[in-house]
Amino acid sequence: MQPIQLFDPASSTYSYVLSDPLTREAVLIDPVDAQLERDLELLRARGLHLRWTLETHAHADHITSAALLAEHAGARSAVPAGCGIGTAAVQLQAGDTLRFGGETLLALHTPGHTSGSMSYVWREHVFTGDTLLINGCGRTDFQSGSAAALYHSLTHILFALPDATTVWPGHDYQGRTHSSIGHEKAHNARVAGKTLQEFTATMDALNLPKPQRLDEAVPANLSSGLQHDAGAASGGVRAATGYAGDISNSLAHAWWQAGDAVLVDVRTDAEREWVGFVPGAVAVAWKQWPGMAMNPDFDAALLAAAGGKKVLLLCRSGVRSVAAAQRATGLGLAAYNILEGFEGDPDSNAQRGHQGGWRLAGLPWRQG
Ligand SMILES: N[C@@H](CCC(=O)N[C@@H](CS)C(=O)NCC(=O)O)C(=O)O
Ligand SMILES: [Fe+2]
Repeated sequence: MQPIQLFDPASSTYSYVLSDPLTREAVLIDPVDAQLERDLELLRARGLHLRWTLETHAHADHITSAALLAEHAGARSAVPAGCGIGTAAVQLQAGDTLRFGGETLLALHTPGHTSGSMSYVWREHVFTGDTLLINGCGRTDFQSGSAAALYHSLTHILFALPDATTVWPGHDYQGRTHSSIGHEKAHNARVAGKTLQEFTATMDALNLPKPQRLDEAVPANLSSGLQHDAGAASGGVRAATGYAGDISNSLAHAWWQAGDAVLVDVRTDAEREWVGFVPGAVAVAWKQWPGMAMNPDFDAALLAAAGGKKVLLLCRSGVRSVAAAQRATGLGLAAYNILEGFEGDPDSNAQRGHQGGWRLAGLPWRQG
């Protein structure tokens, strides 16, 4: 069974779709934000259910679409634990496996290009990210790179795989698509037959120009591609003071559905009955009066509802949910305010160019 190889010309990045033919569950390795539409169309056309996005490392040259795919396709993101990508649903350790349908993928820790970099083995294929490239390897001159670590990853971890294993790299700048472990072990110009000293000397002498998008890409990739200043119109999380962030209703829905967060409706019973409610959301009312910030009933109910997960707070228009998010933060929770609430706020909608609240966004709700 072959992976589907996809190419982003601007960054010469390869992304890969792997799927289980029976359940049609799929994984997308190293997705690129600019290719979101193409990738969603491919999934739709092939009837694939995207279970996971998977990163080989925090990229320096392009931005991942992991957060966008969580929102648009309901995928959960899995990342190497050593990459500092705190927004991911799953932090993979060496030897961990990821399941999709009846298929299993194995995570190998292959540091060197970055200290957290991983390669992934699926059947007779290995997805090497920027650890092993065709007749090359990832650079080691920034992002916690280490030539000595890369030498070990190449010679002791990847070259220990069977020679017939197909190598699928994270980039190729010359149009080549894949190789094999046996071929790279024998012919890779940087590492084949080289000592550690020779390899390190080669890497030290590369003198590559820095990637054009380095300063923008790394911070964005550390939060799954969310641009913290891009606002919620793009479906992201906007940084806020006093709580974890402002979040669009569509992204909130995706996180909730993925099981990464609980949805808490802080409106009153009367509002839910009159206007409508979200089935499955937990009701913990936040009343706009001064004593609320120290109300033990609210605190206890919210902590019980959260169960240690992130909390996504929904009110009518996005005002009470800010106050509730600040209180939740004081209780030690990761709390997000869902912008525009259940009904939306006409003023802020006009200001921000938004569509309206949860009810108008096509997300699930019912009449009270
Ligand atoms: N020119 C590219 C950057 C190319 C680059 O540095 N690629 C990294 C991977 S993120 C690398 O390790 N390249 C190894 C090589 O070119 O030998 C850009 O500006 O984005
Ligand atoms: Fe890279």
